Amino acid sequence: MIDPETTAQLDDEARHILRANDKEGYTVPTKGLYPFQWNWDSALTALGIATYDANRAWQEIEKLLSAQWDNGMVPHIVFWQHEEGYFPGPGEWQSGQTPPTSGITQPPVAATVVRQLASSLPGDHGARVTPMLHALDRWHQWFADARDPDGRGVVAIMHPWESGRDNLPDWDEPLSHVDTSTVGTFLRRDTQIVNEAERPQNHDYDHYMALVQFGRNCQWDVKTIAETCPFWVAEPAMNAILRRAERDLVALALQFNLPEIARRATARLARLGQGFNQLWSDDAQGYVTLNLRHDKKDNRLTSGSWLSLYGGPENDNRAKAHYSTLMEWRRKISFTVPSFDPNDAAFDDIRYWRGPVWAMINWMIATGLAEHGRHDLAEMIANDTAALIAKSGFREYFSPVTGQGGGGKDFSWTAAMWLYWAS
Ligand code: 9WN
Repeated sequence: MIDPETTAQLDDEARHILRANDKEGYTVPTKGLYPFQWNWDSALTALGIATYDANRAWQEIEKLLSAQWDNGMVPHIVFWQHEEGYFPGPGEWQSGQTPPTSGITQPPVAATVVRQLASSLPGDHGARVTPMLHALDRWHQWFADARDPDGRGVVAIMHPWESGRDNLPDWDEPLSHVDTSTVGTFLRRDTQIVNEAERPQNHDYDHYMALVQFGRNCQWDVKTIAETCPFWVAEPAMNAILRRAERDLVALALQFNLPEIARRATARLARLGQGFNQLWSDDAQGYVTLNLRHDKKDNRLTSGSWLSLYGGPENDNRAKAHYSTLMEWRRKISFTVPSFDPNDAAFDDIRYWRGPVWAMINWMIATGLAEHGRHDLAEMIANDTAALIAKSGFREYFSPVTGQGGGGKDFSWTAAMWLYWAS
């Protein structure tokens, strides 16, 4: 447990970080490394802002949704202002949008955040929330149409960045089918700002850029992408987050008297509920990544596997399997929840998504555990998260082995998760 004095200091520091990262209407994930608006960062950050400024929290979501494409997609980065320090910038993506954006999306946590805000903040939110629900409905419909055109009940990602978990070992095999011969040379900016050992490697970036080139060449046409993108993968985190978001959208639509939205979201939710089972692995006793293009499962567990509880509801036998594996991981390392199986040879405790702990993933996992009655495990994860922040500050992520912080400093979603949940 953290003592009250330290808690109060961390509260102040967290609010200070969120205010310092505020660009008037949106919040950057961290200065320097990520100088624009990122999709799921912004939504999750709104939860923290809401603890001291309700109006500003709503603005965060409004600003993000204002960059929605005509086809319904809400992009993963919005380049609201010119800034040289990030690669790849608007010139690489060539999305043709105003404001310029990337050409892909990110995990749709926004509906869940809107529901949390609407239920926790005082007042009648109808006028503010209704336009958001229309935008969220269009975005979720885009997932169904563009990322699951065959209606099999799982949505695909076309780029590792779309998952938000950039260099997860799960992508290694699917990326091996991506031709990088036309990528050419480029200058990475991230490794000028943070230690190379904490970032994806150059060969990962070659593949990331090959996929950006693919999307750019077909002008981000969703049909071409679904039919021919060499990277086309279904993974449990994206699918669980979308399931959760659809459930929350149904609840919001009923609350705010939007029956058509409730009907569409209910139908999409039923499809996702059935489809999720395709990601189950008997071998791993958990949900795993499925390479849809090559019909091949990766039988390794990741922190995304536990999100089935957040996407939920989960059946008893599978839930029990999750609890026992989670505790087995916990005995192996010092802080939950590592982003990748600490028993696997590919585990790397400090290299980004190949092992480190992320506060906002912890919040989602803990939420799912609590909703399944495992308040003890939820509390363990909250305590681990608080201990990591108290030890290493508001870093982008943390080593599950040593508790050392990695990546960017003064990170918005870590500060937000502290204020909203872990403190
Ligand atoms: C690419 C901003 C983003 C997060 C992602 C995280 C990282 C970007 C990058 O940073 O990705 O989108 O350049 O590494 O993996 O989850 O949204 O914090």
